[in-house]
Amino acid sequence: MDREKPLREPVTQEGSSLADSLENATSKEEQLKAVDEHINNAELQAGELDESMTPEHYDASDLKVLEGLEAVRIRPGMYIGSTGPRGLHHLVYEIVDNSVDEALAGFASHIEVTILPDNGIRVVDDGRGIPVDIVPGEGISGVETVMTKLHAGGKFGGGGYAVSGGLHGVGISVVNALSTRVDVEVRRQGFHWTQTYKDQHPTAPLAKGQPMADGESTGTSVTFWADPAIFETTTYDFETLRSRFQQMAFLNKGLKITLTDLRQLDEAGDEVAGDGDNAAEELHQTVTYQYVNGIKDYVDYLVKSRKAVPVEDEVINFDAEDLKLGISAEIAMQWTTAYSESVHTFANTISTTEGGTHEEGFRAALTSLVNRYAREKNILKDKDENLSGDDVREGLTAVVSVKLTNPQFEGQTKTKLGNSEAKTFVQRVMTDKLGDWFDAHPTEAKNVIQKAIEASRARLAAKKARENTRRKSIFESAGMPDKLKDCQSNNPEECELFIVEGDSAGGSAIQGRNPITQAILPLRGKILNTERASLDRMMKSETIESLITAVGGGYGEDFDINKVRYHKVIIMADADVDGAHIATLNLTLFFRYMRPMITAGYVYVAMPPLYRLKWTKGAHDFVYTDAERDRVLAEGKAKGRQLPKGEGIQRYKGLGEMSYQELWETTMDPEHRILKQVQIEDAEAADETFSMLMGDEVEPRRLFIQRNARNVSWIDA
Ligand code: 0RA
Repeated sequence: MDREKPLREPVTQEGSSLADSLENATSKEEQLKAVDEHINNAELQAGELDESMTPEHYDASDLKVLEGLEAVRIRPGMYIGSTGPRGLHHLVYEIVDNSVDEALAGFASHIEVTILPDNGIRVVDDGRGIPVDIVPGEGISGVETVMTKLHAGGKFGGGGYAVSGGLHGVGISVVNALSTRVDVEVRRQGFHWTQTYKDQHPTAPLAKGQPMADGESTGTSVTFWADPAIFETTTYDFETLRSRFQQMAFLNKGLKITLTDLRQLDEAGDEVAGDGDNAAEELHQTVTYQYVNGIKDYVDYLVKSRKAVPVEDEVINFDAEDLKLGISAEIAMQWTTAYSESVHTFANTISTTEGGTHEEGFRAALTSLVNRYAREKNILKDKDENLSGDDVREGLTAVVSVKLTNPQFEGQTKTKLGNSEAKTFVQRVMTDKLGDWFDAHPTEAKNVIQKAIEASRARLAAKKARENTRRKSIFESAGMPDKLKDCQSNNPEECELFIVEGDSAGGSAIQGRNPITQAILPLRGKILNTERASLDRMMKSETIESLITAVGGGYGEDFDINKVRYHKVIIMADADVDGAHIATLNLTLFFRYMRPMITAGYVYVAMPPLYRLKWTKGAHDFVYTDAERDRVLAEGKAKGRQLPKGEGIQRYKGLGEMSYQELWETTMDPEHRILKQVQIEDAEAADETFSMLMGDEVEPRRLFIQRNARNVSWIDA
């Protein structure tokens, strides 16, 4: 939960020379090289020992398994990003990506994913099946090669580019490396073939079983159980998987994906890993996704779920492919009367939340095309200023999906596309095809441009209003808002800004803080709902202006992360429904207008404690969830500790109830506090959640907040 603590050290094997060379490797490239060399050495040794299917073969292959997969167990983060919930879910995507590649190659049409009652995961597809014959030069079956060799996928040749490819495209062997057990079943060449892996080792060679039934399709089934010694948790989140598979179905036109959850549910509807089988059938959730129009359906879905009103009925969409460059692009877009933009970009179906070259190409082409067209048609007059990118994209919902042979992922979270050819390609495709569309739809084009012109007017008016306030505040403390109690340090890296709900909590925070590095900005009540407000109205809100001024990087297109004054902005609100709403409103502001703050990992939510356990002897305990309260109580009682009768458990209703010492100790002190780092797990999910939370319907919002008040879903715990 606490992102400030280092990740738990992975399980390491003693005296491993690989571990040593990894320790000495300074860059990721060097680490990968060390792993590769190590594997090659191991293969050489194993090859000398044996190359036939004798019993000893299994010893030799065991050695190889240990050497190759051990590298993954030593540094899981290098292969799957983390050993937290994200990394855990990544295992599922790794398997599914293989099935998706099989679908993209034209062989599979349906992928079924099942969460088993004990948090095992089964992925079944109707593709060709993993090859079962002995692989020349390997001396083991195709199945075993895929299961035990890193990056084995390519060894089967066959050309064509695998384009789904997970975060690192590392393959099934990584899932085996990080699981206690894997069961593989292949339907191929007329038979069922099975093999089980326990702690990475095959229990026997691939076994040929029953013949396939008449009409039974070929395919692969992989079932795995993630290793609890590696992962912080092995409990899957249905919603995380569901939204990713829906997204994959949108991004792979025609592909059918089914997700079923066989775990028992408690009354609140939360997952409980159960081992009984008395879960009522209706509690099992199953969803199936298939979209014949791909990302065109995606845009339609995004617009509807935001309850936005389209400016024109038609979703504009087009695609193009350049086989020589090895790149394809699909673009779908629709303008709505909403104020915010919602542009989602993907590279090889991975959500590029940090943007990158494809997004740059899209934006550049869109802005210059609209300006050029508006001038050509004399809608924009000579004396008028050019429309800015923000103006042009106001209310735009768009999906840009590129697929390319050799994607370069960069940025803080490796979700920024770096390939320069993607920029020129998307720019060219947009200019050509959207230009054609404008020419063919002059009335619609005019409406779109008219809307951008209105946005531009509002922007210029807001700028003027802002300049007026600026001029006034130049004479006041370097232009900083009155409310801000700034910190003394000028080094943004160590500076923290607490955004605090209410004046009384703000007072305690000011008294309790470390004034060297901690600044406090108390905000009165709820900030304006930025989902619903136009940019100019938003900038007239004093609260929002003070927040943006305090952060210091500007907003919107002009936002500059290098000017930001704090590398931690901590939203501190009560641990209740109202507090969650306030936190969400603040997050909306960051999400819409200062998004790089989130992608850079600068935005946090403070977790104030829920209870204080006032033991009769010794230090009091602060606990942050009901479950933790029960656990700490049980542990304390087991040790013979006692609570005073009556008021032994103090429940905090709000930050205002705490003394400034308590607030410091529990929620602000870097040594003890719990912060949740806000991450854009998936820009679409966040966008949807914001829209749902800010939309007109009260009930879904109320339910969501109740369920997630202490577990906000776009925050990776
Ligand atoms: C290697 C080669 C071929 C298919 C696959 C792997 C494959 C892997 C997975 C993983 C899950 N489902 C899968 N389906 C296929 C090509 C086989 C051929 O050429 O027939």
